This record gives sequence, structure tokens and C-alpha cells, in this order.
Amino acid sequence: MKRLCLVSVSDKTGVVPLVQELKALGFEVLSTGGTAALLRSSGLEVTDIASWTGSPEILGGRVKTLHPKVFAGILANLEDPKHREELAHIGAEPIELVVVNLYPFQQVASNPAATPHEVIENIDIGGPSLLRAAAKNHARVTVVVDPQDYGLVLSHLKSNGGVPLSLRRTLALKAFRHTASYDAFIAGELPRFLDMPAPKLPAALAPWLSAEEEPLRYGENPHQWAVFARPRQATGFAGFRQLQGKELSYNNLMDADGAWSAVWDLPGAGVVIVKHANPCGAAVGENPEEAYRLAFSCDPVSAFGGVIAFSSPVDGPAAQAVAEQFAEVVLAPEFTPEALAVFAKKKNLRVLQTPRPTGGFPRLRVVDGGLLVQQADEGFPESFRVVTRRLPSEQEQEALDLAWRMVKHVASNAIVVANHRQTLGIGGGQPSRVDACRIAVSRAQAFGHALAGAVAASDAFFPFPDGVRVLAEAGITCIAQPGGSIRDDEVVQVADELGVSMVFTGRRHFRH
Ligand code: 93A
Repeated sequence: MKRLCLVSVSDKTGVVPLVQELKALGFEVLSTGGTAALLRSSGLEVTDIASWTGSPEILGGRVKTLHPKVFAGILANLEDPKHREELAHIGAEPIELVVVNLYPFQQVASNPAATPHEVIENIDIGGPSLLRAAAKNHARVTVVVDPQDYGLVLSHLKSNGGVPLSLRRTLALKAFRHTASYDAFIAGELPRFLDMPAPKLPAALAPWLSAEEEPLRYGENPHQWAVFARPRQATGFAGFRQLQGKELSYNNLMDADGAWSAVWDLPGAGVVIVKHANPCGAAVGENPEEAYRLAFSCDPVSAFGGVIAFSSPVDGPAAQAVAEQFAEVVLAPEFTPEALAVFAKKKNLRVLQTPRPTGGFPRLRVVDGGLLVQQADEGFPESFRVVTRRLPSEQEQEALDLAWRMVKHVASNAIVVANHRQTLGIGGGQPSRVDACRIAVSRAQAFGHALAGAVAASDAFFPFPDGVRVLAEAGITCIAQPGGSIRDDEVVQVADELGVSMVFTGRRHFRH
């Protein structure tokens, strides 16, 4: 019996070799205008859909494959005599394989120069219908939406003469997820071109709908199921490659992401150590080893079993320093062979080579029966405005910058005490700001850090001057805070009385 396949692709990657092989396997290839032209120019004989259906492509290509001969050929259940009879009645034949990828809507919509007309013309109608029809009838039909799957499908066709049901099922689900995310992109992006308010949710969800799910052993606790979903060509943190070590857990991934975003916010090449979703040490240094040792010394007790992020390549000495203690995860943009040799002796240590953060992903969080979506808190457009008589020295300004950049990554209420190279004490996750001040100071003192001349950053304004007093009593001479309290005047007055300089940043960095 004649074997039919339909090939209609916008992304023409790999389609010529695919069709070459399909022809060699005896398939007759039905194809749409642009795809057929490319295949013919490569010397391959294909059948135009238009001549096969007897219905020309019309409306400038808006109607090419939308024809009963095509859809009946895909959707027919050949085990049903009625289906076979109806197929014959309209002169259709069963199609066994559907290879389709869609008009590049997302690519076109993300071009700032795109017009509404172009965007609308790039909404594929026939393609998703073909994919969904073929996916629905996966009991008989193979659907291929991703050029990366061509090889696998061909290998089955060559060695077994057909594609096994298990793979047809997998490919069908992939096609449904693809069309779901394609439509979500349209729902998210199109409104902009129609002068309508852009809904945030579809655009925030779209990248994840077709992402690949990796099962995790469990969630935050062993009785919670969990998966990790990332697009195959993930960017930023989720583009990490695990070079060695135990399986990553849910909590590892949370902490690794937190450490990774924090380390790139440091004012220079450095290290951030995260434990239980909060930094417990951050520092910049002349080299990665120095930065690590400074970060570790902030709170060596908490750093035990921490997640360590480096923003510069990890070399042998830095790896050696890390290996002196127990760590869960190490992340860096690169590792030297010497560093990898050191880590290789720590079999459980998870080592992640990770691309720089890309950002831009809205943050999703579920509440009971609802979903919160917000823009990520990225970048530091703020500048410091001195509001006290005393001015920060140059070194204090550097320290303020470091403390301010790190306090953003600490759970609120957050206070970070620092010098110009390292955090010295971190107090976070407190319902009361003055308690956060007390904790930051007492952690610093517990590890013998000299606080005279150190600085502090507060993620939000001081509602009362009490926190300022706690910090000043410990020897802190400079404080960065957003400002904006109704008691700002009183707070600044107390800072002046205590001889402390204070800067207002004008921007709050809560992290809940
Ligand atoms: O304009 S459509 O929505 N109408 C259709 O009937 C149709 N059939 C296939 N778009 C349609 N396609 C799409 O054309 C496919 O999804 C594919 O992306 C593209 C291939 O067109 P060509 O072969 O002319 O390059």
C-alpha cells in the first residue's frame, strides 16, 4: 500500500535529509508551497498538497492544508469500516506521518519593528490543526513537531518499518504541549499589537507549557512530589550542566538559583554562599579563592552544607578551599581542569557549570486557589542620596554598595552588615526590623568581625529609629535604606545624633 506523509514546515532545518530518507523508504511526500519548492530545488520529487486535494492554496496561503482530504486522511481510524468507506468516498487516503512546525509567531512578535498585520499573518491556523489532528490519532499516526526528533523517527522507520506506539504517544503529547504554548504566546503577545492591555498570565506561562519535566525525588519534604521543568534550550541558571555529584533536590535547585542570581549582583567577581534560601556569606576578592574564604568567614557555621556560587572561573586553589568543608552544590561559569580534579574526589558534591543569568522571566507563585504573577526584581537603577550631615567615605560607599546589593537577596525583614569586600552579618526573615538588626549584629560579633566602621543595608525603610540605634551601638557608621517612612525625619535625626551617615536609595527590595 502507498505510504503517505505530509511535510509542511516553517523551520526548514533538517527537512531535506529527512525527506530524502523518507523517499528512500518508499513514502510519497505531500507538501505545501514553500516546503515543496525547497525540496524540489534539492532534487526531491514531492506532491503539492494543492494538486493532491484538487484545491489550490488560496487567500495568500491562509488556506493550504485545511481540506477534508487532508484531515480525513490524518484522522481516519482504519479499524473502523465506516471510516474506511467514508475515506474512499471522498477519494482520500490514510496519511501515516505528519511533519509540521509552525509560523514563527513568537519570533515575529518579539521584533520591535513588527506591524500588527505581520503579527496576525504569523498566526498559524492550518499547522496547529494538523498537529492536533495527528496527535489525536496517534494510535495510527506519527506527529513530528521538533526537527530534533527527525533522527529518532527515521531510525525506527528504518529498523522496524514503523514508529512504535510508545514513541507515537510521546510525540503526540509533545505536539499538544507545543500548540498549547504557541497559543499562550499569541494570547500574551497579540494584545500589544491591538492596543489592548496585555494580560500577564499567558505570556508568563507560555515558556513553561512545552518545557521538559524532570521528576525530582521529592519536593521541599519527602512527602511532597515535585518536578523540575525547563525548556530544552534553557538560558541562564536553568541552562546549567551538572558535571558531577548526587542528584539535585528541589531545595538544592532553589538555593542554587538564589545563589546564582545573588552572585551576579555583587559589585565585582565574587562568591555567594546560600543556605536555606538565604545568603549566609558574600564577598568579592582578587581571585576566586580569596572571595570564597571571605564569604565563608562571614558565618562558617551556617555555610556548612551550603550552596556556593562563583561569578568567575573556579581554579585549583578555590576548589581546594571549597573542599575543606562540606558543601552541597558549587556553581560557576567555568571550572579549570585542576578544580575538577579536586572536586572529583568529593563524589557527592554537585558541580554545576552555569551560564550567566538572563533574567526577564516573570515570577509565579501559587496561593490557595489563586496565582500571583510579578515582574522579577532585577537590576539596580537606584542611586544613593546622602541625607545626613556625615558623608560616607569612599570605602564606606563601596561597602554600602555591596551590602545594598546583597540585602535584596535576603528574606525580609533583612539587614546586611558589611565592609567593602564581604558581608559580616546577615539578619533576615524577621517580622520585626529591629530584630533583623540585632541578629545581623550578633551574628557578626559571634564570628569576631570588627564592626567599627562597617556599614549596614536595610531592604526597606526603618519604621522607627530603634534599628538605627542597634546598628550604631555596634560601631556601624553608615546605613543604606530606601527611605519613605512617615518617621524618616526622626530616623535621620537619630542618625545625625549618633554620627552615622545615611543614604536613601529610593527603592525597596522586599523578598518574601
Ligand atoms: O496559513 S495557515 O494557517 N493555513 C494552512 O492551511 C496551513 N497549512 C500549513 N498555515 C498553514 N500551514 C503552515 O505553513 C505550516 O504550519 C508551516 O509552518 C507553513 C509551511 O508553509 P510553506 O511550506 O509554504 O513554507
